[in-house]
Amino acid sequence: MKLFWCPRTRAVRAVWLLEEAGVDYEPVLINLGDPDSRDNEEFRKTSPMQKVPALQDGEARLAESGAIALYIADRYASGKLAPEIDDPARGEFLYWMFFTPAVVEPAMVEKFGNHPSNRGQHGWGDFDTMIEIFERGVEDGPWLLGEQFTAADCMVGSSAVFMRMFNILPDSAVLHAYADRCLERPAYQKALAFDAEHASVLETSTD
Ligand SMILES: N[C@@H](CCC(=O)N[C@@H](CS)C(=O)NCC(=O)O)C(=O)O
Repeated sequence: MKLFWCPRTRAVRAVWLLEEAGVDYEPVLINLGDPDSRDNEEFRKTSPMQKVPALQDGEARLAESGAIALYIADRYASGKLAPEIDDPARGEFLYWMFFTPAVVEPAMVEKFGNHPSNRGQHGWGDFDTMIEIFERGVEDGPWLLGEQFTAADCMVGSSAVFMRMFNILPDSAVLHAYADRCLERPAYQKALAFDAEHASVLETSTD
């Protein structure tokens, strides 16, 4: 299995997930700042938008961190990082799996760009509602599905950590405690250490 990744990007959530699943993989560095590095045929075939992360597993190729998270959890950690297909908890799990790409990330763009919110018209609602729902989702904790840590926590937890890094995570004790719980996980620590170890490659970028 090959993971196309670049330090300091969303690819860290795929690394975290793979570490949680305990799956062996070969990391293939795509330095996004280096056109030669991006011009990797396998990467171009695997990621139609030329974005990281992207995953090649035998004949299966996919990009999008959410798709990768779901693929790994179902294929290699079913019942552990994902409720099994006939488990009623699957509904809630899928909701939170999609919450990051469909709601959190567009709402972050709204916040960063100071775009006018329009809860009824925008598919993601608005930033403040996203935060309210996120808080409600983790207030009982420790994880989104209660006692069971799942791939949805890798998606949503990494979003909380990114929002904190970019200073847009509101002063919410619930959300900060959740982000801290995620960061305490050995697999996340391993992913962050791996990321930091390779971050210097970005300094040699050509643009
Ligand atoms: N929705 C995608 C977003 C991926 C994404 O935007 N990745 C950025 C790095 S964080 C990227 O590859 N940017 C390079 C580019 O667009 O040229 C996902 O969740 O995987």
